[in-house]
Amino acid sequence: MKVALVGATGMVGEVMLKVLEERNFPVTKLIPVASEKSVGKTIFFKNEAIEVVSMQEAIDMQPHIALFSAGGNTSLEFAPKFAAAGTTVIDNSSAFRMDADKKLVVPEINAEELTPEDKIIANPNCSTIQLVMVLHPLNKKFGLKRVVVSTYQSVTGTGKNAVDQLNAEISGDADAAKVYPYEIFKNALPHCDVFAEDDYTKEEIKLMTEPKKILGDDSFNLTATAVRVPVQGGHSESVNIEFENDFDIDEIRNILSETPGVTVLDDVQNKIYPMPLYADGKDEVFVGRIRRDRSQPNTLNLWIVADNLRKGAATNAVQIAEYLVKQDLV
Ligand code: 2RA
Repeated sequence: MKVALVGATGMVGEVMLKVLEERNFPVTKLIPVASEKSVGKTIFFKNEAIEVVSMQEAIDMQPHIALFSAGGNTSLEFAPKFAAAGTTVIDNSSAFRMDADKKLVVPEINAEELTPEDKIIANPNCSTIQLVMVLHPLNKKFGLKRVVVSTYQSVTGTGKNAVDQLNAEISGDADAAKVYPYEIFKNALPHCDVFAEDDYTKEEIKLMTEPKKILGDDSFNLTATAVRVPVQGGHSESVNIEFENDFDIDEIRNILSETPGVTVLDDVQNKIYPMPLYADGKDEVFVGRIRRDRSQPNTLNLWIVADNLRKGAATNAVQIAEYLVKQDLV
C-alpha cells in the first residue's frame, strides 16, 4: 500500500507513524507530507529516512490511502484533490465529520457502513471516540435516554505548543509562549477549542453531535462540558447515563468487559481505576468508577480514560485503514 501521511511532523502524525509500524500495516511506500516550510525535512519510518514532500507531489504519486492530521483548512483544500486522484482519505480533522454524505467511523462500532465509494472518511474527535466505545454496547442493551459528559482533556489535544507551555510553566519560565488564554499549570480551563453558538465550545458541540451519527441513533439527549487540564497522558471523562430501562451493575461490568477495545479497571477498594498516567501510550479505552446514580432510577455514573493521541486519533485512523484493506475497499 502506498500511504500518504499529511501532517507527518505534527503530534498526531508522529503517533500515526508509530502505530503504522507497531501494527505492521502493509506499507510499500510511505509518503510524508507537511507544510511548505517542512518540505525537504526528513522523517523516519521503519528505520528509513524519508524526505517530506509537498502536497502536489504526494497527490501525483497516487497513494492508495492518505491519512490526514493537519487541521481542517488543509483537509478542506486537499482531501478532495487526493480523492479525485483516486486516493481514499481518512481525515482526523473536523472538516467532514458532520457532512451527510461522509462516514464518521469507529471501526468497532460502524465500519460496516463503509463502501468503495467512500473516498473521504472522517475520523471522530478524540473525546467522542472514547465516549462512544462505552456508550455503544450499553445503548444496544439498555437504550440511552440522556447522557451528561464532563471532560478533563490533556494538553496534548491542543498540540506540541501546548505541551511546551505546560512544561515551561512547570519549570517557572515566565516567558513561556501562551497557547491558552490563561496559565494551564495549577489550573483548569473550561474552554476547549473556540466558543460557538449558545456559549458552547466547538469541542462540546462535537461531543453532543458526533456520537449520535456514529451510533446511528438520535433518540437520546446529550450535553457536555469540556475542560482542559494540565495532563499529558490522555483525556478523562465523567459520564452520567440515564437509560430507558433498568440495569444490573454486574451486567454493565460484564458487557463492558466483553467489549473489544474496552478494558474495565474498577476495584476502588484496591485503588484501581482508569487514569491518564496509565492510559498513556495504550490503545484501549479504560472504564471504571462504575456505580448507580441513586438520585434517579435507571441511571449510571462511570469514568472513561483513553490516550487521545492513540485510540482518540492515530490508532482509530489506522484501524479504519486496516478495515479498508481487509475488506478490499482500497
Ligand atoms: C482537543 N479534541 O483535545 C481536541 C482536538 N484534539 O483539543
